[in-house]
Amino acid sequence: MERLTQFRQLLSEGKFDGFVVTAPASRRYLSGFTGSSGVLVINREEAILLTDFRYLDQAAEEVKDSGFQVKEHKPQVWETVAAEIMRICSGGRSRWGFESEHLVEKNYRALYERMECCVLTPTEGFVNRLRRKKSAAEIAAIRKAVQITDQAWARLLPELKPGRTEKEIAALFEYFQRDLGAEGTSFPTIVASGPRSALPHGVPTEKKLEAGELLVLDGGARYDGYCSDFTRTIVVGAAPTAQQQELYDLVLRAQETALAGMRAGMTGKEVDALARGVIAAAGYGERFGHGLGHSLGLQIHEPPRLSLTDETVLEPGVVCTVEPGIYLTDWGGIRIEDVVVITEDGIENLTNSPKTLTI
Ligand SMILES: [Mn+2]
Repeated sequence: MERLTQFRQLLSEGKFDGFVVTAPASRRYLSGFTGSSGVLVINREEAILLTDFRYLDQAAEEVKDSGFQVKEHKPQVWETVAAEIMRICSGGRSRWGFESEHLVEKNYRALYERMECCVLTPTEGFVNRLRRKKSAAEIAAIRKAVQITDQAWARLLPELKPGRTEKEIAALFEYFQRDLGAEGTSFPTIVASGPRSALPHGVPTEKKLEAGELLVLDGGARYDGYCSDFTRTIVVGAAPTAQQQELYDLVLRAQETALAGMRAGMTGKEVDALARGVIAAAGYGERFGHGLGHSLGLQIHEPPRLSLTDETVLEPGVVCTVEPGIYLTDWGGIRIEDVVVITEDGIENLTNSPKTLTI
């Protein structure tokens, strides 16, 4: 109920009479409903979750503390959504918001054509204004997801041997996370070895690990709906070369600089610059071609981001990744990623796995 009250406050501030929520994570955040399909129709007086027959019992149970009532929609969902909006507005002119980053054109059109007197106004990141600041319960769920990933990594280390394929490593990591209590992965695991590690999002292949190669693993768990995100880079079955060690130390120094300097009140752009400055000063700025990090929660990537362009001021309660990297085509890549919470007086780093190139 508290989230619905806060959301209605946002509606007032945005001069909206009502709002249609379609993004699954926003739907879950506001109503508690975890099913895969449904639309929220919210105004000052009413809050309705429209879903289909499969979910009616589950939805009734899940939304009971959230202030929403559950209704079944017809096979043509937008017909029901529009009819509910018309009923709520009783023919009066009103202004309704929707999530423009989620509602696809086909569905927008289906709704728009039936809206008659109501105006549909696009918004971006609207529900995220609430979602970006995590509650203690949300931070606890993310902490648990991060712990699962840390423990899965510790179990995986003895398996990172020459001869294993990238796909086998990804499968083991995902199995270990599940075995430790994860609901699933927060995204498909990235395992990239040798020159392939220069692909920041390398999909695991049948390639076998070879001694002396770099291996980048980027993965995460989902716990109680919340995500973790984690990257470590190691050298497989051999001592690192001087160049591997030098670039690893540079990426680590960039990450440590950001972790030590970031705090509430800074923008995402300013935090990104802390790490980017270290990498650029060493001459590798062009090889760090992605942002320093992103928020996460019910989704693996949420705003605000730590990037060259995000000017959102970070508040206590924002949970984000810090993941600098350097990628050299045909040589390989290095990335190190932790998940941190912005606190009143700095950060808390939730990730505890060691950061060493040699295992
Ligand atoms: Mn990440």
